[in-house]
Amino acid sequence: MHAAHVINEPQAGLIVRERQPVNLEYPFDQLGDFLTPNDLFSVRRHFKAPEVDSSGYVLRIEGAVRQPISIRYEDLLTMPSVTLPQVEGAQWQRGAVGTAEWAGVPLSELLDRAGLAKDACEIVFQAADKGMAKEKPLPPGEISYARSIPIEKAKDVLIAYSMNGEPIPADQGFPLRAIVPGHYGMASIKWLTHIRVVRAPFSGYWQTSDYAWWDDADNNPVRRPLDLMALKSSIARPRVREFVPAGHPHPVFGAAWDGDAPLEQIELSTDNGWRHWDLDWQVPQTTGSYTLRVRDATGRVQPDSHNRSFGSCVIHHTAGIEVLVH
Ligand SMILES: Nc1nc2c(c(=O)[nH]1)N[C@H]1C(S)=C(S)[C@@H](COP(=O)(O)O)O[C@H]1N2
Ligand SMILES: [Mo]
Repeated sequence: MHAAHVINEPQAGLIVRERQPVNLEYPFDQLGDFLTPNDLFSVRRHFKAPEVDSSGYVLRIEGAVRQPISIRYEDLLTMPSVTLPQVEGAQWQRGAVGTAEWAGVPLSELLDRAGLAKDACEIVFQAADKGMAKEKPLPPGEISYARSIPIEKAKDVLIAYSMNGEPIPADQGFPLRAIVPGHYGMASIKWLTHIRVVRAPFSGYWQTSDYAWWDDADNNPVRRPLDLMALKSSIARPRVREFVPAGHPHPVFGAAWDGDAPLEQIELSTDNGWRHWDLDWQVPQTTGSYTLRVRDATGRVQPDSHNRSFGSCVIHHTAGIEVLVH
């Protein structure tokens, strides 16, 4: 039906962060509508995208369940579906982020069919892509992309087959992708083939070596998987080192989000905590360099510097945009 189309050349407009495998960043200064268009959506992967075809594609639900089941892609499309907007990913510079409208089958629907065992503890998602890992300690051979979530998070998860009203593009995980709202992008497994229910916490490569952080357990550093996104706001315009005319009002805008938005914000809209915002900045008469910073101030506040326990992830401090008033 929908044959997978694997992109070899980066699309125009996206910023190339790595060529092999292709990793592309959204140009954050293009921030416009609430939803990010599919052709401008960032592409993050660790291995070459798998060549997948939807005919014959099956999703397996197995492990600590009463009845392991296999569901064909075509049959999943006929199940009751839901749609949700979702924010994801924060890496590289400001553009490893986007929002899309995802539609698919709630994970809870599939787990109900298989029947969870009483001692089920986590859900492991496993994907079709494979390769050699890069961060130490290195596993001995090729591994696939796989990651777990606690059983309590399962109720929020969507097994998506559509992105902004179209089948999910090849780079974004065609034909099936887990969408884990509020978590960093690494949790939303693309090219999903297996959902495995396990009885003990899973400590696979993608939540120990990579995408993990150092927590403190009574003065002992312990490794924990990254999960919820930290509060963050980011300036889209003006751009870094953009010239802005002195003495005039100037529009400043961007977006802000959080993995676990407080209830009163959810009442205001259904956008899962992502906010577009703007300000008319009265640019001073004095020319020179100024640094603009934004932060969310609803109770909790973003830090001014990076917490090194998170390595190169969870970059949510108030990074400034330097502009030149002339
Ligand atoms: N199968 C698979 N799923 C994956 C990845 C991957 O390498 N393989 N990368 C993850 C990471 S680290 C991120 S940030 C998001 C990026 O999603 P995007 O490419 O749609 O922006 O996908 C996640 N899902
Ligand atoms: Mo990522």
